[in-house]
Amino acid sequence: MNPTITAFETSPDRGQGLARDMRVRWALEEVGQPYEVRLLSFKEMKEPAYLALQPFGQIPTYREGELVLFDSGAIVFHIAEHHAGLLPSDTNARARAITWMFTAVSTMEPPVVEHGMMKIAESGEPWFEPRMALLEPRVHARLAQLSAHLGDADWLDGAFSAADLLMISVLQRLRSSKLVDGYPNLAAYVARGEARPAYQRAFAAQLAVFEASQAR
Ligand code: GTB
Repeated sequence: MNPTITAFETSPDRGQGLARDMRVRWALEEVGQPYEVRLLSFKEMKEPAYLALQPFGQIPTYREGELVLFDSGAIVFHIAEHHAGLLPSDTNARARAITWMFTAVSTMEPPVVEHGMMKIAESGEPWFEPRMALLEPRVHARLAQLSAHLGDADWLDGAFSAADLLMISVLQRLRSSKLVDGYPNLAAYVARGEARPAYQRAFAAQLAVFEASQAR
């Protein structure tokens, strides 16, 4: 039986591929694993039946038989562990790729998300400008460090892996602020990820969900 993931019935990003089901869809497409999608309203996400699967009432979840997982990084890791193509087979290279997966969600993602949430939720507030003056340099510091590591390599550590998939998903959250554009190697890195056929299929699938929601 194919795994089932959950996603927004109507994504607040209007199909830009920024919601976190996108990274799970991308991973499943990379490994050639077909999947089903259960779409949820915001109300359904906060009901007890769903909270039993995802204690924070968020998308995505991943169900495969008896196994239910939540948190997109863990789901991508599970997919990468159980299919060929997203983690190297060499033990040390695999450990390094897993390190970069954690780095994507624990070192890069928090300042990026904080910066993005500030712009979405607090742009009219009196503290917006001084707070952004703190947050933006933090994001730039991480981007500069990541850019220095990547150099002129195509991917973070050798071949494309789940680490690149997560890292690119995080960098995409900066699209509207254009902060990545100041780092040409990172901008090219994101474009390389987005050009992958698996990414394109995943993007089209989530966009189709949003478009269907607008046609109803
Ligand atoms: N750590 C969890 C994971 O990685 O799976 C975080 C999951 C999460 O934040 N899910 C969000 C959610 O369900 C959707 S993706 N939010 C509803 C809630 O908390 O009530 C985050 C997201 C939302 C919107 C945009 N956007 O509009 O651009 C981008 C990303």
